[in-house]
Amino acid sequence: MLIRTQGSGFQHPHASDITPLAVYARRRDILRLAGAGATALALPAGGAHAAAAPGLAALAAARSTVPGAVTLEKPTAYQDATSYNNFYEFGTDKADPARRAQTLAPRPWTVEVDGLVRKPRRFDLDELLRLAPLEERIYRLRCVEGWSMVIPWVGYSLAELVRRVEPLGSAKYVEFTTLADKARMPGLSAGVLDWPYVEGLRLDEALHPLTLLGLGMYGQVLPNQNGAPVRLVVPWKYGFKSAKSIVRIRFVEHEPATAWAKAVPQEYGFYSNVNPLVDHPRWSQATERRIGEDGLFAKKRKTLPFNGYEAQVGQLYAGMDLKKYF
Ligand SMILES: Nc1nc2c(c(=O)[nH]1)N[C@H]1C(S)=C(S)[C@@H](COP(=O)(O)O)O[C@H]1N2
Ligand SMILES: [Mo]
Repeated sequence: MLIRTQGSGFQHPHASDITPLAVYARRRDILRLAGAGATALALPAGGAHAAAAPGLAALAAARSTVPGAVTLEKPTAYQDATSYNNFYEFGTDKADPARRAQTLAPRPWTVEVDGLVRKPRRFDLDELLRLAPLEERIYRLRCVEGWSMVIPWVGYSLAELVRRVEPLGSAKYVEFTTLADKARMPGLSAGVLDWPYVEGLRLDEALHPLTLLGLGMYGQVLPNQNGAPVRLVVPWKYGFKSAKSIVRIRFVEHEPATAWAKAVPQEYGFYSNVNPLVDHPRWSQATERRIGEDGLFAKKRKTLPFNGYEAQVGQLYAGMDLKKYF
């Protein structure tokens, strides 16, 4: 995304500031050999998610039967999915969240669900974990910066939670607010965004079965850097719509002012559906690089409309001008 520099507008770390992935992978191997020694090399080789982290609680989940919820593409290595992150509350470098998010403290945790609903309620984490059967969903995640991953998430449709609070007829949008606690999040003191990080969906988008309330990944609870203990995952939208570490879900009448759209309205729209035909003002969105395919000769992949989920979600936008509503 982009960084505000003292009074001088915006700057994006996308092109040249990001450590090239090849260098990144090499550095990681060196660190692994130097530091962890035999332990890291002795990770189990079998099992569904062999390289998940020791110490994180397992979350049993059945494969989702929601149409489109399980891509057959190869999941990104756990190590990559947990060390190359955007979570600006912990810093803007891709390696910052993995290094600094240990202070997040994802338990105890509550999510306030309120606004235009008949039954406003505060859910604690254990209630959320028991609210509906946990499913495993393997989604592509496409960042607006031009890279993508394939992640096996654990959670259930956000619709499960929505129907329990009974939205009123006047509720047209859902606003997601994430934790903003200076004591736990060193990135908040940098004025990158107007904290807290806020995201939003139209109510019908929030109710679409593919919209996931994420509680885990790779068969375990979420690592802090991936948005513990509860996050959104909206697979047909750019990654920044998938808000991490949510503390409040509010039903509202009007389109919420989201953090990125507030910061740079001409670059980050409310809808942010993955769209290879609508370039970001400063770069093309036609292709992407899959994290892990980082060799010198790795081919870029073509970005698909709605990130490949058009068959499932295209109808939500029938008749809309997607260049205007980017
Ligand atoms: N609270 C919060 N949520 C966030 C972000 C953030 O900076 N803060 N970054 C977003 C962006 S830009 C992306 S690409 C995804 C990355 O999710 P991952 O690190 O689990 O792959 O999280 C999104 N959710
Ligand atoms: Mo992103």
